[in-house]
Formats: sequence, C-alpha cells, structure tokens
Amino acid sequence: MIDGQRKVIWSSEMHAFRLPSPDLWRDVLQKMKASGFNTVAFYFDWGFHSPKRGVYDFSGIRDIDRLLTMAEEEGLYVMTRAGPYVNAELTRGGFPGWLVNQRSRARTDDPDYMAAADEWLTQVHAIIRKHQINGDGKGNRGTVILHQIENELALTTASQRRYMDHLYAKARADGITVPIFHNDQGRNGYWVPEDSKVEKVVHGPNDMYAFDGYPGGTCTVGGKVTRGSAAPDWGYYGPGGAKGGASASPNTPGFLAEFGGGWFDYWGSNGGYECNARQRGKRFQRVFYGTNLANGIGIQSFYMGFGGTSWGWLPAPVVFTSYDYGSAISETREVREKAEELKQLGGLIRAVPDLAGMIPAGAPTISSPNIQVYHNKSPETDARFLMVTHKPSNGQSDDRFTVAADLPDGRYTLPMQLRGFDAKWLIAGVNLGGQRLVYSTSELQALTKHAGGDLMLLYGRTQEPGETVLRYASEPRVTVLDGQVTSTFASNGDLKLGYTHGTLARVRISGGGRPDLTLLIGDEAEGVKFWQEGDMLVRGPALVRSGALKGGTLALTGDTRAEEPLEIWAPGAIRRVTWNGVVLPTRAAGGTVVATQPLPAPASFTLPTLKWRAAPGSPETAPGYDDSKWQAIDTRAYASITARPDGQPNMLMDAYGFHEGDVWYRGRFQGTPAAERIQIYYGAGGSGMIQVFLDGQLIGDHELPSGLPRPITTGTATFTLPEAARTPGEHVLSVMLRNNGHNWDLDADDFHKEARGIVSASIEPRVGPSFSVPIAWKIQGRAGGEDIADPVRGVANSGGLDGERRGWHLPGFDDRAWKATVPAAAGTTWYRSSFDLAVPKGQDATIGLAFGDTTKPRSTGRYRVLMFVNGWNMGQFIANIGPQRVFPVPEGILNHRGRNTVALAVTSDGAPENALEAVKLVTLRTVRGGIPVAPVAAPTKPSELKAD
Ligand code: IPT
Repeated sequence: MIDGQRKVIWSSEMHAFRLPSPDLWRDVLQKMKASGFNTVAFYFDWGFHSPKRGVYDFSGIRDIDRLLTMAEEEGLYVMTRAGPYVNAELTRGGFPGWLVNQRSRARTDDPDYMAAADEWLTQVHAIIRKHQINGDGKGNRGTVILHQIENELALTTASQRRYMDHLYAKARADGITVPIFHNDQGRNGYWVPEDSKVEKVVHGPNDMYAFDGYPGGTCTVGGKVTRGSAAPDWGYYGPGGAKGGASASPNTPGFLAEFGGGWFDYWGSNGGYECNARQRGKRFQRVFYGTNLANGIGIQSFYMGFGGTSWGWLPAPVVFTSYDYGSAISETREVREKAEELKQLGGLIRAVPDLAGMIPAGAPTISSPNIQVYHNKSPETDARFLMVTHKPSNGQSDDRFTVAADLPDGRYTLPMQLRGFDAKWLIAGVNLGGQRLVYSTSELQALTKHAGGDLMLLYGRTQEPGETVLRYASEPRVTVLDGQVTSTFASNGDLKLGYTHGTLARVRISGGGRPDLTLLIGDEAEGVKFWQEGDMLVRGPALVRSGALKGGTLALTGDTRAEEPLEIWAPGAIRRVTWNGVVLPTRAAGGTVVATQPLPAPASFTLPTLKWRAAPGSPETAPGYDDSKWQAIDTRAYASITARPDGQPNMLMDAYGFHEGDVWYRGRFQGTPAAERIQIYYGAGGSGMIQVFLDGQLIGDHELPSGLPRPITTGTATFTLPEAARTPGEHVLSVMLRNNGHNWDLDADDFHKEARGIVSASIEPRVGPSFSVPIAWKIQGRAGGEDIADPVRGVANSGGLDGERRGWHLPGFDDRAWKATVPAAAGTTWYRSSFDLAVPKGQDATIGLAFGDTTKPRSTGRYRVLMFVNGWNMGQFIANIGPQRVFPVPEGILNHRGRNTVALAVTSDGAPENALEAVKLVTLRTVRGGIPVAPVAAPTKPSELKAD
C-alpha cells in the first residue's frame, strides 16, 4: 500500500552505470514511463564508485542523487538495490577492485569484510535516504518505495544470518525507513521475514520476501526461439494454493525482484540479443508476466528494462561489451515492439486499481481442453481478472472456445479465440470511471476522461471478433462514429457491442443513466499508436514523452521515426498544441484535436569516413626499456583463492593495485643452455590473453576460452624459448596480460578472488631433472594504480597500456607526429581519427563503431581492439571470438554536433592476416525529437590527468 492505496508494482531494471551519459538516463526513464511502468529498479555498483579503500565518488556519471531525482521527476517509484553484492554480470559482481586483496571471506560476518561494506553502505544510504517516499525526517522526499539488501545470498549459515542482520540494522541505522527485502535466487524461501512463521524456510531480518526467476526457454543456435516451458505457477495457482507450500512466504506480498525480461550474451556466442528480445518478447510477456500477476505476484520487476553497455572494464568475464539483454528498450535506446506490448499491459494496470490484491475466484467452465483461465477477484470491489492462456501456457495451438463464469453481474459465456502462443488479460464486473463493464473479450489499454465523460481504449488480435458488454439503467443512445460496431440492448440492462478488431472504431454512448462514454476499439497495431499522458490520449507519434496542459496550451514532447499523424483526446478544451516546442496547426474533429499536417520526420545525415594516424604502442618489449619506476614483484600477502606453487612470489596484478585492464610484466634472467620452455600460469577472465616477448621478439600468445556457463578464466600457456634464452647473459621477458574481468561471487565462495595476472612462471629444461632459473619480475599497470589518474571517467575506463598511461586515448592528445601507417608489429598499435559530426538539431540518433564484416559474428583474423571515444573506453572488439562487432556509443560521450576523436588500441601478433579490418561509423537509430544531451565533461589533455 502506498499512501493507503493498494498498488500493483510494475517495474523494470536499468543500470545508470551502463549508460555513462547522465542526461540520457532521463531518456530511458521517460521511455519506461511511456511503456507503462510505474516503477524502476536500480542496482548500484560499489566498485564503480570506489577506486580505493576509503575513496568514494558520486559525481558526474556516478551521480545517484541526480538519478533518483530524475526518476521522481518522471513519475516513477524506485526500488534501490545497493548490494554490497549485486552480481549483474559486473566484474567482481560489483565489489571494488581493492576488495579482492582482503583475506576475510566476503558476504559473511567477518568483521574486516563488514567494515569494508559499511564504508560503501554509509555513503550510498545517505543518498537513498533523502529520496524515500516516507521522507528522511529532514524535509527531503522522493519516490523510493523499497530497498534491497544483498542479492541472491544462497548460503544460509549462521555467519550469513549475522551478516544479513547487520545489513538490515545498518540500513535502518542509516535512516532507510522503507520496507527492506532480499532477492532470493529462485523461490527457495531464503531470508523470509522472521515473523512469517513458515516452517522449512530460512528466516531473515527482512520486511518482505522477494525472489527471482528466469523461466521461459532459450534461443537456440540459429536464433530460433523455443517455447520449451510453461509459465510457473508461483502462488495462488501453484500446488497447495495460497497458504500452502507453493508460496514461500504467504504472509508477504508476492514479489519478484527480478523476472527475466531478456538474457545476457557471452563471448564467442553467435550474437543472441535480437533473439533474446523475441524469446522474452511480445506474447511471452502476456503469458509469463500475466501468469505472475494472476498468481498474486503484486510486485514484479523485469530484468532488464534497459540493459545498456558494459563499457570499459565493467563486464564480468561472462559477458562482452553490449548488455543489450534483449530488453524492451534496446542498447541503442530503441523502443522495441515488446515495449509497445508492455505499454498495453501497463495501461490496464494503471486503469484498473482493483487488480491489486486480487485473490482466486471460482473456476470457470472452458469448452476446450487446450485452454486454462486464471480467474481472480478483488476482495474489496469483486472486480474480476481473467487471464486466458493455453494449457500448458506454452501451448501454441489455434483455438476457438467459450469461457463461462459467474461474474459479478451474472453468469456469462464469453466466445474466445487464442491463436498461437498468447494470453489475454480480460477484466469483468468492474467500475471504470462512471461506467460498468460487465465483461469484454477485448483488452483494456486505457481509461481516461473525455468530452465530459469517460474514454476507454480497447484492443484485440487483428481480425478477431470481440464483444463488450456494459450495464445501463435504461437503454442508452449508441452512435458509431467510425467503423463497424453492432449493439443490442437486453432487458437486464446489458448493452452488448459486437465488432471485429481492425482499424480504429469509434463509438459514443450517451444516456442510460451514466456519463457519456467514448469507446475506441482497434487491433493491437492500432492500440500501440496511443500514448497516455495524464488524462489525455495521444495517437500517432513513435513516442510521447510528456504532455502538459496549461492555460489551454498543450505542450507535447516526443519522437517521430517518419512523418507521423497526431490526434489528441483530452478532458478539457485545448486551444493550442506545441510539439517539441513548435506550435502545430490543428483542427477540432469529432471531439478530438487533430494536427492538420504530419509531425516532421527526421532528416537524413551522413557520417564521415574515418582516416587514421598510427603509432606503435608496446615499448615495454624493447630490451633496453626503462622500467626502473615499475614495482618489483615480492612476497607480499596473497589473498586469492587460486592455489599457487610453493615458494613463489605474489605476482598477481591486484596485489600491486592494478585491478582493471592490461598489465605488463618484465622479468630478467640469466640465459642457460638447458632453458627450453617457459610455462606461465595466469588468470585473465573469459577470453583474456597474454603475449610473451623475449628480448623484444614475440615468442607466443595465448587466449583463454570463452563460453558459458562459466568461462574458463585461468590457464597455463607453454612457449618454446628461442635460442637467445640459451645464450649467457641477461635476458628480458616482457609479458602483456589482458584481464577481461574478475569473476562474480554468485555462490558466495570468494570466486571474485580468483587470480588475475601471472600466478607463476617457470623456465623449464628439455629433459632431465627440473631446475630453477630465477626470474626477477617487475609489474606495471594503469596510471596511479588505485589512485586513478582520471577520476572523472573513473575505475572502469583505463588499464595499463603504455598509450593509456600517456593519454593517447584522450581527444586532446597531439598526434601530429603520428604517421598514416606504421609497419605491422607484434603487440599493440594505436590508431587515432578525428572527425566532425553534424546530426541535425532536434534529432536523437545512436551512432556506433563497426568493425569489418558485420554480417558475421567473428573474423578469420586474430586481433583485439580497445576503443576509446573522446577518451572513454567504450568497449572491446575481439575479432576471432566475437560476436559483437557493432558498438553503440551514447551521445554525450560522442559529440553529435562537433569534433570527436576515436582512438583504437589494436593488439595482435603482427601477422598480416591478423590486421585491423575496416572501421566505420554507423547510424543505428535516428528519430526526430529526443532530449537535450550535454557532452559529458572529462579531461581532454594528457596534462589534465593526475600524476602517476
Ligand atoms: C541474477 C542476478 O540477481 C542478477 O544480478 C543478474 O546476474 C541476473 O540474474 C542474470 O542476468 S543471477 C541468477 C539468474 C543466477
């Protein structure tokens, strides 16, 4: 209940840290609101804010306060999920880099760990507290309604219980007053509120119980969706019923903190995001989310609503740069077809508050064995919800059938169709404004006010018949303004309308003892053209973001993909309409306001061809390279879970303050005739790699495998040493190691502390007894280590390539001395290109970088690229692994109206067949509209970086 009103919480997730352009957070939030959501869920990533123990940053792209203010301004409730552990396919599951050096077990009540976690919680709670719907007691207030502690903590030991108690107490002590929950990985009954007195579940300190689920099949190779499983009955309709074993926590509201609204994709896949979007897309949402709702899941949040980009070094080893997730809002910020369906479902939830808190009503009589109907009622108003789907719900047959049910206004038989995998969300016996809906075989998308009466928008599957029955005291007058609608009036007061769903029909009903009613009835495609803004319905544009009626002027903002019409239904008089600030010529027509000319389409624009300058980028390989300032490897404390051979120094990168990206090692040894091979045991995440040079010559490289479920994140590489190693005197090994992220800690087993960097390295003889050739190692990584040189772009942005350390990735670096081409060489070569963009004013576009042949998931060439856009590390392309070869870059990072610089760090063995392929700018989406986006301020010149 919020302010005494029972509400269905209809939410989806976004991660602000996956969109490093804060103005665009508002774009996503507006699209979520327009897609029918009333709530947004946010994870916060501890590591994103903390480069070093005791150091926290909540500015710029990390401004959570601004994010929560925006959500409030856009009219969304918020669920905050601050960890400390979140998972989320983030490196270390959201833990900061420095935490991997902590020996105490994470996610337990070990005091060292809890002290570290408290540092973060103190900071983040202080921000969240001010945005709670209950206020913070100091005059600050916002829209945060629920707060999560921890995530999927499936270990339920006494230590974990004390840890959960601590997290709860800490939140309360820090002024979090909204209900607190935890997200159980599946409905196990972990951390059910203490006082719920359910046996056989694990109790915790929480106020509410929540769980997650990702059911519904997968995309198969070749991009085919499967409908291999039915929607789970997790509540009322599960075995045992409402108070039985099926409900893990029957005394708290049904609460899905995450329900799969897509799925992530991984290194080496065939590129599954479009397939994921269809798998958990249109129809799936009706069937699965509807089954949840029918089962009493009153709070559900879809993961993800907008996935975004795991830019820089954000990703966990399982995922590549794009975190599109097949979400309703794509990585390019496109409102996908599935978002339009969500708008229709969210519209029903908004129109019918009676849906909140419903319980099962009597089973209806169904004429087909292929069909099931979930029949619920409101205990307060007796209003009904009938969720009609196949039996089992993943059935895909075409069926005609009837559903007979005792409804509040009598016993009725509904003629129905269900064609293929689908569900219908029907309501019956419900008061809608001043009207009484007896039943409808159409679905309700919107209820609002119009022309002194009510307005309803109903829709159905195209070309299917529908009927709607309304109750009157006496026969009303029915005027069909548009389309073919029949009506009959019965002595019991029922007015029955009959029609076929197709182009929009318009009906006006007056008299009969009720306020006037305008009925709009169309097929799904007609329905999705409508947007609701307050009490208004707006039809036509690709997106309506806002609509404010002041003094007779209606100011609308939104997007068009093409020339699009505009029609407005409003409760009061509109004298003037503006669209994105420009006055529109309109006329009044049959009670609506219609634009007399279409809304303008986006203009086309061209993108420049990129011209490059290059420079060699691996000076560390040269035998005479000066590494005197590098840290010497020593025997400091070792906190990793990865076992290492006895007597080795601690070579792990994290131990030296380098947690992200690339590190270099240099090792000196004395040549010896028996030296045959070098064996290197290392950790580098999924698709991580090393390159090994001896005295400046590449002796080999090695890649870790990709793939699911758990990529192999450590490995051993053996290289044959060249003759040089056997000649007397000092020799230098130079090893470049790319860390593609630390593991998550999903199972609370300190998996995030798996080794990154070299674990051990040994020179081995051809034959004979093992021997030991001492190697004196040094290490270098990103500038400043934990004292990061670029706190504005932050932890995720940079690693330890020489070019990164020198600021070659920054737009203001002077590359005039660079050449048009450089000879191919093993190691890393840098390329830079500067260009101007001129996206027409008033247009929103998503522009990306494309590598090589984008019709294929991978190349035959073997190379990898870190791409920096105006200094921002926007991702990694691994040509031979794939599948991502197109990388969207958000506006704000890209300057859409001015100068830009792209810098690429390309790493290969230098063979001609492994050279960089053609790199192009591509327009991935363009609309007229959008919102103003300021460039994200950040250092532009190397001299602006903090000294190493
Ligand atoms: C679950 C996590 O809670 C979430 O952080 C994210 O990792 C998501 O699912 C997958 O994308 S993990 C669970 C499905 C094992």
